[in-house]
Amino acid sequence: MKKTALITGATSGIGAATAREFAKHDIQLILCGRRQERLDALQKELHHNVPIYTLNFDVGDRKAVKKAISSLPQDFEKIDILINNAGNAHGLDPIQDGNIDDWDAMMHSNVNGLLYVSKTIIPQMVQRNAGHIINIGSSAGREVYPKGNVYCASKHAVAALTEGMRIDLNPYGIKVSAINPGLVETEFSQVRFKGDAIADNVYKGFKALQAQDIAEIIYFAVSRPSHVTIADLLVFPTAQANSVTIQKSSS
Ligand code: NDP
Ligand code: 8X3
Repeated sequence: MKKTALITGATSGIGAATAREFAKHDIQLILCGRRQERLDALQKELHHNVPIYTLNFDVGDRKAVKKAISSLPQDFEKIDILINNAGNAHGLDPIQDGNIDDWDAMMHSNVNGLLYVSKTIIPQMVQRNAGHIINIGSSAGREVYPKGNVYCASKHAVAALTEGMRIDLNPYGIKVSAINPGLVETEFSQVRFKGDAIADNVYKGFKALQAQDIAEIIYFAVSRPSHVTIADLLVFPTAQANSVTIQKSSS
């Protein structure tokens, strides 16, 4: 029987690449995001490979999360793999100049969203004594960089929640993993800098990680034998040594 994965943030970047990777490996998909037209396009692209269901909701809206997930049809109700990927950075400002709406947006999606979606799905995993939760953290969850303050805090929270989940869900045989990328070339910087030209420079002068690189790592994690859990993985582009040390060409 096919496994079912629910992927948040499937409309773009890492989430969309993971959907494509899972479809190659016959994992049926529940694709989530706020942009329905993108969910429809991905469903159209992948539905020849595997059954697909789409859910349009904001992960940080707890009522919407519950309503969406409880609306799943029977064939998609049993969720084997949860990919908590939805999230973004908003702004890059010293704490004294930070925009409170940006702070709220990051905590809303990156922390509350991950909690609300997990809270809705964990009970069925506990009941079955099985399941795999993968939280997409970040190198920003390992170290704080200048002006990263609240985004880094949100990803440190993801790191703590991943550990907490792994401990609490240990008696039920549920796997909990954190995949922590460095710089990945997606729409992330467009969102962070609100479409400002500065976003175009973030991935210039070096080869950044691609969404597909992370998707392959996520598939590797979910395809390990039942006795193996990838607990916590940090991945950088080769040009990056930490959040602030990046070998860029001058051109
Ligand atoms: P993208 O901007 O390309 O994708 C972000 C995804 O998250 C979109 O599908 C968006 O969907 C979804 N999303 C954001 N907020 C919400 C929300 N409130 N409710 C529902 N969906 C939401 O960025 P990435 O693919 O790069 O980011 C994916 C994850 O990877 C994030 O958690 C990010 O923090 C993390 N990450 C990214 C890195 C990078 O350098 N790019 C490095 C390390 C970690 P929609 O707008 O349609 O709702
Ligand atoms: C994304 C990587 O360095 O922009 O989580 O915070 S970084």
